[in-house]
Amino acid sequence: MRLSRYFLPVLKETPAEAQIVSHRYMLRAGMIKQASAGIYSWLPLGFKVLRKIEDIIHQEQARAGHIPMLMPTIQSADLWRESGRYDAYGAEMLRITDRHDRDMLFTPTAEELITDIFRANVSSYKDLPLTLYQIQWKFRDEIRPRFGVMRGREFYMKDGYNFDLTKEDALHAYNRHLVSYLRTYERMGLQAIPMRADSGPIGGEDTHEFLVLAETGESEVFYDSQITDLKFGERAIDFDSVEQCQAVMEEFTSRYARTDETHVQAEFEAQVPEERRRTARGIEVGQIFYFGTKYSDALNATVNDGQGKDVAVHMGSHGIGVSRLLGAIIEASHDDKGIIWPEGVTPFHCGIVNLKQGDDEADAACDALHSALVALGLDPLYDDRKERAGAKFATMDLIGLPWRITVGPRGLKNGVVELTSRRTGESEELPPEAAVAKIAAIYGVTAA
Ligand code: 5CA
Repeated sequence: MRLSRYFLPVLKETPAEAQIVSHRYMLRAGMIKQASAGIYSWLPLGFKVLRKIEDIIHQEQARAGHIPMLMPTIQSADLWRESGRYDAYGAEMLRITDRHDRDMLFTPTAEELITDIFRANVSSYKDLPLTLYQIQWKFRDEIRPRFGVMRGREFYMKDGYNFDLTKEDALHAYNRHLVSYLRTYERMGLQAIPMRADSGPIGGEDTHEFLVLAETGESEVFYDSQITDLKFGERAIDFDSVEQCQAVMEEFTSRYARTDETHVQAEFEAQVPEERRRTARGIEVGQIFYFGTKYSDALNATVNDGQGKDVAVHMGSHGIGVSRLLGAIIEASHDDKGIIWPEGVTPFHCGIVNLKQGDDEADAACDALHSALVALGLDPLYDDRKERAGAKFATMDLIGLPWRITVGPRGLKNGVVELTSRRTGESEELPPEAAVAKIAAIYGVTAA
């Protein structure tokens, strides 16, 4: 993509309403624009990152055997009356009346709707286990939307729902999600720590939240410092294996880690030696629940158990804050010049900066680099504007592409361009083909 033809409305001034760094950078880098309180338009750069995050989630859900689908954002109130949550949900639910005076609502979550789909179509234990999920917009009329996409009113969420015959099977689904989420967040360059949490309006017995440590986080968290040494990494997991999922789950959840809602100081002190006790703040980027037959009882979602009995299915739900993740990633990865995208979610794989736009040789070298990268299936952003070098560097630093190739007449005389890491600031000079090969290797594509 040539920057001269792209839509990247970068702001010079820091918007006064933005209190935290991720919100400031998302506005300044032209990723989002507020439409009304807690509701945002996703401009091209922000939309690109949102899609990258979505892609990772879909890939990891597929690996775990979960099935994607899509449900509407507007639902009838009837199902929510049936479950008893229409009144219980309170002022956070946006209630709408249609022209026939029917009560509708904008979905804050979808346990009812998915359970209705299930009960209409599944009646035998033979169709279980089943996990369906979607990535869809949600609305919660938060009393204090703030920090940009971090606490929006409209926000993008992955929500998944498992249906199982027995409690043990449903607990396996719970563990499977926990394990799958570990890898999902790591691929986004995040360490998200599973912490025992409170189930709130979703309800249920078992629940973990995933928290990314950050000073600007809304939750206070208490944990054993050993937890931050754990890495899921590249291990191969058989998601059907109860033992394998259980083992990983225990590795990542046996040490003390709680949000303020479930924290008990006496237990913390009894379980964790003083030098390993940490108190910090965290951003909740996901939550998983096991709630048994709460919704299947209420909505009468039963299956034949194979022994002549109809039994309510055991369920859980699992959420990832997709739009919030952009904020969380930026909070975890930035410096005073701007964002530093992890390679897994970067909107463009690298930037190309032409130091002397209009110089035949520099223009030709940039065009060649751009074409070579595109031919490899990579997505570079070429700053081909007639701007000062300083302004071009400032834009690249702000939007945070992890790699930058700088091309100028002086280097080209010696047959080299400069490759710079956004994270370390380190540069090396190398021939253009070698720069392309290096970027290709970083992103795991093979040079032809
Ligand atoms: N039905 C369950 C699981 S699908 C559910 O709704 N869980 S939740 O309430 O925990 O939401 C899932 C995730 O959505 C949260 O962990 C959080 O990361 C994100 N989220 C929740 N509220 C907001 C909000 N107002 N703005 C941005 N993200 C949010």
